[in-house]
Amino acid sequence: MPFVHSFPHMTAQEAAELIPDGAFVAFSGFTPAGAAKAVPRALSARARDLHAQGKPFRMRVITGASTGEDLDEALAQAEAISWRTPYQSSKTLRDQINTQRTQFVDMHLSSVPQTLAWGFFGKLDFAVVEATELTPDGRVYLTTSIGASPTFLQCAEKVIIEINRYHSQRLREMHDIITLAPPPHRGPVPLREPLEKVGWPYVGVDPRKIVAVVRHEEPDDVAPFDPVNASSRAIAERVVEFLLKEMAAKRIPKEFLPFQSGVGNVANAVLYGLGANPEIPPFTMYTEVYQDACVELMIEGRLVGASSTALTITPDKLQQIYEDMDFFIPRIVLRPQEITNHPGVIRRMGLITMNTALEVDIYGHANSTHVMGTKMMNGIGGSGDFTRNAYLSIYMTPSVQKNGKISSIVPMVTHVDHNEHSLQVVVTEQGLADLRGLGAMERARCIIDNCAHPAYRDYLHRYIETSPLGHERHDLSKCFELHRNLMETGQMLPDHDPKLFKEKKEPVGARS
Ligand code: 0RQ
Repeated sequence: MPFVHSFPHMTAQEAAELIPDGAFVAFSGFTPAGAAKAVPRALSARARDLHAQGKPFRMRVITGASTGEDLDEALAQAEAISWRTPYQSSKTLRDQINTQRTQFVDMHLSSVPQTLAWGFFGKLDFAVVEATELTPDGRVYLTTSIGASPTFLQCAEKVIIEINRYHSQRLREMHDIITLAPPPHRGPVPLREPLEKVGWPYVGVDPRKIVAVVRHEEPDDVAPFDPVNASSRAIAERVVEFLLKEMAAKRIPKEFLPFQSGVGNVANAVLYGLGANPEIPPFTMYTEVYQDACVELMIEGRLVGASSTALTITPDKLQQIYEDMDFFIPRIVLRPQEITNHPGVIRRMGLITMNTALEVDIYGHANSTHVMGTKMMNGIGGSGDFTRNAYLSIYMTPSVQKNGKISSIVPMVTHVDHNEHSLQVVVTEQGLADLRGLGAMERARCIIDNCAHPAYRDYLHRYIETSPLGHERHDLSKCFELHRNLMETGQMLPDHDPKLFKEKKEPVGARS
């Protein structure tokens, strides 16, 4: 007879009152997909009330990755987050991080579960996890993301479950959940291809830890993509052209290799580009985020299977999946982020990874996180897990930002997330630099000639030619001259001509 337990059902407000000031709280969610909603919203209201009475209320917050508006944005607006890891994309929270009001630990997403489980962040007081169902013996069936929720449920002293009736109960048929034993007892992750399943459709939790169950019904707060612009479309075309050449040269096998794709508009445009080109064979993905473009590509038979940790799709597209679960379930697997982003699995599967940078330097170091080396944008997310372990690592960025006042190709990046030892290919709308096998100065010329905007090429060539000799030529008195100009005058080049940088918008979902 299994152990059964009756759970305390309560409102989100009542559940929020269980969480005291100073608590360390984990929330489910990897992007807005599967993010806890009702309890964080109630916590924001509670924080405001307490602050109005002159009482403190701030939490240390951990999630799988970014979240929805009800979580990071609402809690940050209520000044309720003192410490945050591992990734965020909220405007208000970003401001608080960049003004030292919130401490932020920016880390590789694959390492989050073990760092928490081994106690490096301290004792986890609460886990607030969205589920489709909780059984009396403690089986938690998660929703549209797995993220780090299995570890949160294992580690938390107390658990609050949000049952969200909006989601399909059949999501569990996509789930494949395992957690890793600590070394020296950790075995290999036995996955060889994206759709293989080796785990369970639920997470087991000690029912005695469950202090509240809250019921609600609402969709994930996933925003639609911006219209595809000319720059994203050109980047997509260059990536597709390059992959076809690689296939012709037999450096990519004829059955192709699985893709990982970062999130965002450029990544979405590239996925459409891959899908639209009939010379690219039907492909699979092993990635963190299954996004809008994947739904159409799957229906068209271009994307034949995808492993992810989150279904980050807009409500319309999610409904499309829920209405045809018999079609989608055999084609999608959702896993914990420590498996999705596992370095060993990524290397074994031979992934083609495509991520985005804020700036890339002439030797191939990439900055994905810190604007001007100081202001946090979102975090490294999973980009480092994938880039370092890829079969083919591709970095994409528009060559310029802010109507050309900023070049994304610079002499030296102001912060390094991914280094020259891991980046193999850099792409902008101007062209593609294949850095494999090139020496340092060959890399610099290849990046400048192919990726920099023509308006910046002379400056960058002059920079390397006038810098002291070395394996990598740098002039430490000048390597940040473009950034200094930007800070002092609002543009990187003194003779900036805006007419050179006009770009026209194209309709949403435009295909290359
Ligand atoms: O400013 O918002 O004022 O317009 O930065 O720039 O080009 O729209 O960037 O949305 O494609 O994101 C790297 C942040 C790119 C993202 C990054 C300004 C620019 C604009 C945003 P505005 P874009 P995107 C899987 C993989 C790390 C995590 C990751 C990211 C704003 O891709 O967070 O890859 N990556 N995870 O004008 C000054 C520069 C700039 C600049 C851009 N060089 N200097 N400002 N901007 N470049 C997903 C997960 O891990 C969950």
